[in-house]
Amino acid sequence: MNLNVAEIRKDFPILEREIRSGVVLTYLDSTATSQKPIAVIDSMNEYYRHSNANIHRGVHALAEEATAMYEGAREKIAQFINAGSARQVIYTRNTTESINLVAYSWARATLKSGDLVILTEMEHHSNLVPWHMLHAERGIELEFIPVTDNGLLDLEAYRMLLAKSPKLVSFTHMSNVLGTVNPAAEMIKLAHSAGAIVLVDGAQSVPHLKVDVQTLDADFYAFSAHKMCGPTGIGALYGRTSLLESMPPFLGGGDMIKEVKLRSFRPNSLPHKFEAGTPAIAEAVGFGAAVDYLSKIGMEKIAAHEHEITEYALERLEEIPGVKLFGPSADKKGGVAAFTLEGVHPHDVAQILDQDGIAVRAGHHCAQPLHEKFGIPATSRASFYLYNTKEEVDLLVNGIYKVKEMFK
Ligand code: 7TS
Repeated sequence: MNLNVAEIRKDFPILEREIRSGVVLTYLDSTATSQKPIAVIDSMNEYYRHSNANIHRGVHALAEEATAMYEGAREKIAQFINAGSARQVIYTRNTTESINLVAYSWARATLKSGDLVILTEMEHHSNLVPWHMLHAERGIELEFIPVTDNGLLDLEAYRMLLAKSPKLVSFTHMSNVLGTVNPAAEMIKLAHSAGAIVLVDGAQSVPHLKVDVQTLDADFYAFSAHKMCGPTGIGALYGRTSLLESMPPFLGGGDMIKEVKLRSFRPNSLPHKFEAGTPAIAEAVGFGAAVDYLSKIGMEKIAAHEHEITEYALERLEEIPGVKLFGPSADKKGGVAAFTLEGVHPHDVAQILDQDGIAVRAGHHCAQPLHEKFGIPATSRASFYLYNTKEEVDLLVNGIYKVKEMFK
């Protein structure tokens, strides 16, 4: 059964928004952040109206209720990615903080000068800069799995790099520019045979694919709520229990301790060891509601719908003279279409589309090295989610023809 997109769109009030008089929003920027369904907005509203209190510290009714909601959401998120236990799901602010948690805690406790970390050329800056910082501070070495001309990782080159005995391999499960879905299970298996730990950037995969961290056998898996129908300000890091238990705390403060003396402390057990201070409680509730929302629809159905839209979009975009698409064919990628239009700057493309209420992104999309690899400073990028339709793809295509007219 296909998704009932017309019904789904009713769940997202913003999709009815007029960007200017008579111009309704065509939202094609879910890779940056997704829109939020009523169920998520209402869950947070209801939490503040009915249950707001600080967690883990009170015995009064509201404190217990808020704690149960916060921890209940963690259970839902754990189930959503098939984590063995909710203790393995650490709340963070976003994917960026999840990656930094691994870099500050695990990596700084483990890596020495000369130790090798393997990344890829298609990483978002959030999976590059923390390692640049560690290179500067510790002298760790960095190597990069090359991206081929058709936007795939060069797995032969990866095998060669693994012969150098890396300590960590970290890569994005799905590229936010090329859309490429990397063969994560295979890459993790190879890394493990080489004795490396694996961190997966799941910012773009968890929202769009069925992710099972146990089947993947990932050691760490990072993602953000705001890209999967949830609120901003909250994300998660999944980790293997033995690793999380052996890691030193990240931030120090309240809630992450068992006991504090004037000159010492004992860290709390998982997952609280990594959650210092009052967390984003309402956001956790919204995160849980987002997971409920996506689960109810079904990730397989969502992925199938996005595939259909992407296939159609690539086909239609390819027909436009002067449009150059980046990334592999639809069968190897998620719902992302990054392109250039000959003779027109990507920012001008986005700005002219915006006049018709069409929201696409232009720039390097926080993947500057990848754009450099392709010899371009920027692309325009349309991206698709469960609420997008083929009619919206048609509006995009018509919009691009309009841009061409204007720049003729
Ligand atoms: N990793 C990938 C693959 C991403 O696409 C993003 C955000 C991040 C990490 C960082 O996520 P955050 O929630 O911590 O910010 N990507 C984008 C994008 O493509 N346009 O805006 C944000």
